[in-house]
Amino acid sequence: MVEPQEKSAGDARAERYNPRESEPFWQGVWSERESFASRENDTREPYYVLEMFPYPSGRIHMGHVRNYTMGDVVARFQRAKGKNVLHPMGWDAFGMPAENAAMANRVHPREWTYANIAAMRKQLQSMGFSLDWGREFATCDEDYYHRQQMLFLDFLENGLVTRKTSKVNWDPVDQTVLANEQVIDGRGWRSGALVEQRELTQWFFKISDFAEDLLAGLDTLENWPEKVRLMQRNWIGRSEGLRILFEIVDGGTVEVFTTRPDTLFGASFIALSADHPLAAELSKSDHALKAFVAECRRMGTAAEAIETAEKKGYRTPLTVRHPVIEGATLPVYVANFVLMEYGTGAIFGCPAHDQRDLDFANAYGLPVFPVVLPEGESAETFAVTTEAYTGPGIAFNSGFLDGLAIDDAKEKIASVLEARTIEGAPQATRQVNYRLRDWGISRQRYWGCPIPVIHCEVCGVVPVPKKDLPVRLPEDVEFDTPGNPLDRHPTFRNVDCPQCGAPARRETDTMDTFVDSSWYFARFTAPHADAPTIPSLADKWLPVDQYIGGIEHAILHLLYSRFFTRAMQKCGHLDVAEPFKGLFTQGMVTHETYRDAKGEWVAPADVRIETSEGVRIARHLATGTEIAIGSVEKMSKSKKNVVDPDEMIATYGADTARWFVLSDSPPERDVQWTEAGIEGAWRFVQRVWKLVNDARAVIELPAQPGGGDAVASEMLKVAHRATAHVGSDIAGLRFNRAVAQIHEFANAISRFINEMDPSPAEVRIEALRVAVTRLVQLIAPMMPHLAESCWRILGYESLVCDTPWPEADPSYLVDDTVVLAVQVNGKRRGEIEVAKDAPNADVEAKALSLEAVARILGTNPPRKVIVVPNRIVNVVA
Ligand code: ANZ
Ligand code: ZN
Repeated sequence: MVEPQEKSAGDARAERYNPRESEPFWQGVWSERESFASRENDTREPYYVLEMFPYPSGRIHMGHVRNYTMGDVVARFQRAKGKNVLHPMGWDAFGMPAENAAMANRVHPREWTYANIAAMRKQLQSMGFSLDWGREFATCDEDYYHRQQMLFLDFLENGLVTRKTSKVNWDPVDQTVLANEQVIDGRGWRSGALVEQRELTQWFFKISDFAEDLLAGLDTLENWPEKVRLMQRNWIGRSEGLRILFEIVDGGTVEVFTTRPDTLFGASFIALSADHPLAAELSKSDHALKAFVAECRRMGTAAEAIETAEKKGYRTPLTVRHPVIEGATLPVYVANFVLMEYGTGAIFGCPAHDQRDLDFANAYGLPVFPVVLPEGESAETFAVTTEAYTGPGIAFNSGFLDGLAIDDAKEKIASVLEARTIEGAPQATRQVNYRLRDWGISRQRYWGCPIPVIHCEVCGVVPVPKKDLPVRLPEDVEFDTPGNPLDRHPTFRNVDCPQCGAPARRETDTMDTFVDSSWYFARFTAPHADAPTIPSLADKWLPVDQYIGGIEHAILHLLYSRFFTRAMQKCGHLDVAEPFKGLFTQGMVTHETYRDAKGEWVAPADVRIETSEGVRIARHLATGTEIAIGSVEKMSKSKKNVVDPDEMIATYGADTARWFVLSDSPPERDVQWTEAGIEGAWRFVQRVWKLVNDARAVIELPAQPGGGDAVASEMLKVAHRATAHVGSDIAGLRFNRAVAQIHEFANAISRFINEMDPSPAEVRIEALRVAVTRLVQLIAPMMPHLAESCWRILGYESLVCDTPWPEADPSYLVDDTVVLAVQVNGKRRGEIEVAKDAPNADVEAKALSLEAVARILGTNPPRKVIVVPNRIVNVVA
């Protein structure tokens, strides 16, 4: 490991650059000058850059370093480009880990959270990010959740909130509702108790009212990764389908929802959800069915669990008539893969063309009738056995649908069934269906934003009057008994009804923490306002120009934020529909993994790597025993392959860490953290420092007068080109390419200095001054501390962070030479490269010297040569 210098950087011209001195110094200067505070009365064009705010777990990790460094480069660059930049930071601070810590360590969630915030704020500040700390808040600040409660009441008033009963996973030991991810093999993740399904009345945001709009809005988000838009599209899951009534042989009907009515002739069964009213009705007198229904409920509500679980069913005594096959009937099952929340909670199964249906049919000995014929197959031999055919094709074995393509068959069957009636109702109705469900926000938890309503036996649900807000979380709570401490808190829970004064019960559920992160970006535009936002300011800054964060938030967080923005628009808090104009999802930081002989993970800090004959060997730092080098994986505590940002900053400084996370791979890809990589970045920091110091020494030499000089203008050309390229690479978020450009630029300056003679001409000194000044400006968004120190070395008294981005002179960007086509008698014979605007005589001579031209002319001189400058040469033979 390279040991960074000891020498002080207080001495501005130290041999070695000392980040340990310089970084805190510049951070102090920026903070004192409030360099990164955004002001409202600023008339420059606003630019809002935001990184997904962190959960205050206690320490930042390399993922944060990468994410926030990218955002910071954008922020500093846009500032230099003359924008009024908003670049805030806060904390997504409610949630379970604080409560778990409270249970484990008897520390209050508030204390735990704010201590973590303090520690992480210090870490972030040591990275030198250009954040407007004056706007900082945590979502657990009373000031913030107060405004969130105001929003809730507004949503309630505007019909955007409802109460419904819904099924939840209930852990009977921990007395708590579990998220689907917290149910592992049917048991609670903490208690290990068998999870029950319970009906609870819960609060929902009516996100499904916006399904169509949320879908349509995706088309306007051109600066989002296509992958994320697709994920959102699939999550919203619009499908055009048909509801079809089937007549039950013994009377009554059952309605199914299908998106493939073209396969109706291939139906071989009907399946009901375990929660279907008909299943409930039948199970009253059928104990085996009752037991099966209970088993289905235990499986939980997670869609993934339902997808992967073995397909199971229960044959009811019912049969239905096939709607279009005279005399045919279908058996009715209750099946574990049919959800009550989707469609009608009942399906018809067509095993040949749906894999779930096929698995089910094979398990229960039901027939498989292929009805869609793939191209190139013959109707006589085409069969489906274990793999359903879901591709395109032509309807066959399908009566009046035969010969139609899928879409035409869908249309035909729909219009036929629509025209028929069963018990007075049309047999089929077309229906657009969305997979998107309303958003259940109730959590039976302490550490969240209290839902501001009161339940009164007389008046029903009564919103807490706005003047009584905030509904504060009580301090005096205990976590030694399972369950929600709010629920057993006497003065929190028992209140008088604000409407009639009778004794009533306060809502003790708190909001899903996704609510907190669904509008924080709007709050940053007016973090101290009494109302949730100041609409004029929200509209000034929003949408966020560039949002940066992890792909793990591609669906829920972004969708909820898009919903919230629309809901806030409806309630008059702002007037934009989309919160994030540009979205960038960065890759992860990875590292090699190491395991000792016992198979235990070993942290990189405890490993020494040796290379012997080109083979890398890992040894335990303390014991020297050999350790197996494993695969490269996302840094994670469980595999111990983490590198602590604090340690890196202490050893190499923030700029080196920043430079490294930007340099090695395209930002959307993973970057592998290696010792060699970080050392390379460290060497580059020192190189820049030396280069700038060397340059200053040259600039201070007595200059000799002198005129134009090709070497000097070549240096200027390189400098202007680097300016243009680095600028466009940063604007396009191609940070690794910007880094590569800067490396080349630095090399060119080094060469220029090395070739300088002891008493250089004035033009060369001037070229060097321009070049090295630009170099410092170009590195400034990425290595801001180093840049400020270098800026001083060059004698500037301002701060480089306040200095406008340099312009690239376009005349340096065009090529100096042009390629001209050479024609003889109108026929192209070759091309020549000449200096731009070269004299015609030179161009003519070069054209005639072309071998192909000389051959045609032979010994005769050309009759005429026409030179169209910078375009073409015509030789008339
Ligand atoms: C018959 C059929 C035949 C189906 C076939 C598919 C293929 P998407 O397109 O994702 O919206 N389905 C309907 N309601 C369901 C429920 N509550 N639980 C589980 N599955 C349900 O999915 C619609 C399809 O999913 C529907 O079309 C239905 O199966 C099933 F060759 O109907 B299909
Ligand atoms: Zn009342």
